[in-house]
Amino acid sequence: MSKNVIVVGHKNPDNDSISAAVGYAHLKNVLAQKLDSPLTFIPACLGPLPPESTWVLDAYGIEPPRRISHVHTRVGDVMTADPISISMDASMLEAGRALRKHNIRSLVVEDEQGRFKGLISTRAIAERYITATDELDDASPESSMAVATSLIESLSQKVSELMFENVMKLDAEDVLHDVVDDMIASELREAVVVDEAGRAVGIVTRSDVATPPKRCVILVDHNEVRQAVTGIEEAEVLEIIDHHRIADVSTANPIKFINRPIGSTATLITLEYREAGIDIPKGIAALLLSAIMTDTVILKSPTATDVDREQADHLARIVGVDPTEFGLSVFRARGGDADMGVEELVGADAKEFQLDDNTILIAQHETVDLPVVMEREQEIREYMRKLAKDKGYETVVLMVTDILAEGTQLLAEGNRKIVNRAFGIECTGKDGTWMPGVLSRKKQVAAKILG
Ligand SMILES: [Mn+2]
Repeated sequence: MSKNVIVVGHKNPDNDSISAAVGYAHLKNVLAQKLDSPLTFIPACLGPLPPESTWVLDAYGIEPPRRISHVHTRVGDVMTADPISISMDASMLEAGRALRKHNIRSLVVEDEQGRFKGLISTRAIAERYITATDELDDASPESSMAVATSLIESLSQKVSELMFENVMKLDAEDVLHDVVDDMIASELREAVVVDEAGRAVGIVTRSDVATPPKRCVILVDHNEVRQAVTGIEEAEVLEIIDHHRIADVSTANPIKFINRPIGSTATLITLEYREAGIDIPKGIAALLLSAIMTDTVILKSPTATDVDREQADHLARIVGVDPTEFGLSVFRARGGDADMGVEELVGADAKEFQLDDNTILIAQHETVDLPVVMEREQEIREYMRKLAKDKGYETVVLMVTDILAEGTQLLAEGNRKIVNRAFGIECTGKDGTWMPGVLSRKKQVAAKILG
């Protein structure tokens, strides 16, 4: 039987989390097929796709990852699927034969449209038998004959007369631990899983829920519980591939855990393909390349390494594009500098920093079209002042980072002295200050202001 493994990135997914999940799931599926492994790897995501991911997926006809909300064990993970069914008009004799033939303890009873109506179980038959013996007043031949007659009659009784109708109904997507207590408390040992059309698609018994299997996951682009899929503590983590600090996901067994201080998880996935000697399909190569480009800001971020550059070149050859040109198209696909809401433009990537008793907000907006952003300066500054006032920030800094020109237009509202002192510049309330070579908030802006 095939078993699914979820390959998933962090919450609020960025393009790297999406691409790494899709790219790695593909590689794992190719390898599983080669090895005749029963595992199927399902790429998943924990939020809406970033526009640039949608753009690449569409352009190369790749199926987007499946959106999931948790990895708790579900009813569908433990049920016995495709239960044996019998029609309401069938006789108890037929029911008994079916139970014997399939060596099972219960049958689902359905109407003509195939909708679930009740359960016939060995227990129902036993109860009918015991009821018949109630008629046994004494051991006289007459009395015994009455019982025998009653039992013979029972064989031609309709299933619908004896079935249990008060059966607990579940949905395959129900979280198992939410329904366990009700199942244990219910009269029957079985619950029936029905689909939207009311058809029985599975049976769950009490023994199925006693030791439920864990969902299996592979984490990409994170190794922190806080950023991971809900229910992670209940799941089995099979692998982690990441390029962030080592955090707090822990496992019961030794696992494959790849972590390197490089520019993107997509780079690591590319290396995995090459190490396994598996060809990277063009679409997957484009997807991985797009993620290297967004995570490293077209290889210009200080986090970009030679490893990222080499792998980007390798992928670009497969796709048949120039890496920088391709990177720019990816950033343009993010788009919307002219009509993006100002809350998003300033707030989508904003981090708070503590300087003594003051909180400073440093926001960053990456663009391939600086003039378009700066046309909105007034509106942007107004919003920055509002943020400072509403949230009590001492200073609000916005880095409008021009990826092409490799520099940042720095805007500051609130107490500008802090910024001026840190950089030896003269920030005013107009135009901002062009800072060539400044791309990294953490290394080049926050460190200076806080240092
Ligand atoms: Mn990443």
